[in-house]
Amino acid sequence: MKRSKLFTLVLAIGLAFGLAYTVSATAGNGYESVPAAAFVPKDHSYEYYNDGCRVLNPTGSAPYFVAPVDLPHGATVTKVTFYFYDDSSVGSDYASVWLGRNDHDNSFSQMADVTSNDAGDSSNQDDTINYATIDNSQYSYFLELCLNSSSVWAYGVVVEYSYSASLPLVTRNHQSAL
Ligand SMILES: [Ca+2]
Ligand SMILES: [Ca+2]
Repeated sequence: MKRSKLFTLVLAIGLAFGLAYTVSATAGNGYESVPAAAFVPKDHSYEYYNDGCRVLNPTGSAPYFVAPVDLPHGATVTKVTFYFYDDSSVGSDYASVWLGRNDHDNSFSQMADVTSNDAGDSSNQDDTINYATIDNSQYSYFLELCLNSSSVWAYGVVVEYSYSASLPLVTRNHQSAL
């Protein structure tokens, strides 16, 4: 190989590695998607229907459900979006969900909360987040769902987060094992 071609090859390889490094060092957004299937009733006596696409409360009483949320350590939660069905303007007919941090001392800290509107199949969001930085060395995270009526139901929740350039690639590409 001629010296000029060898130089070009070395330069191309160097640029490729440089580009790869630049891409991997970029900050960005990630998403943790929690389906209806993940929610379980708070008590074994609660009646519920859950086909994976939606969870509902057929009696309208004992309305609480919980689901785990698996977020990458060091990420910052930026938004919680709740997908629901609610077409009733009756005050007690609503669905709501909140994101909680389990403080591992039989207490929790509420990070975000979202309540349904009356728009049928719809979604609402909360982008003002408390305790937004995920610390899996000290805490664990979960959702609590309230289906206060048999005429509303939940489809799922998407938790959006941002990560910094210093967060390891293996962490920021994290996929839930739920
Ligand atoms: Ca409603
Ligand atoms: Ca909020």
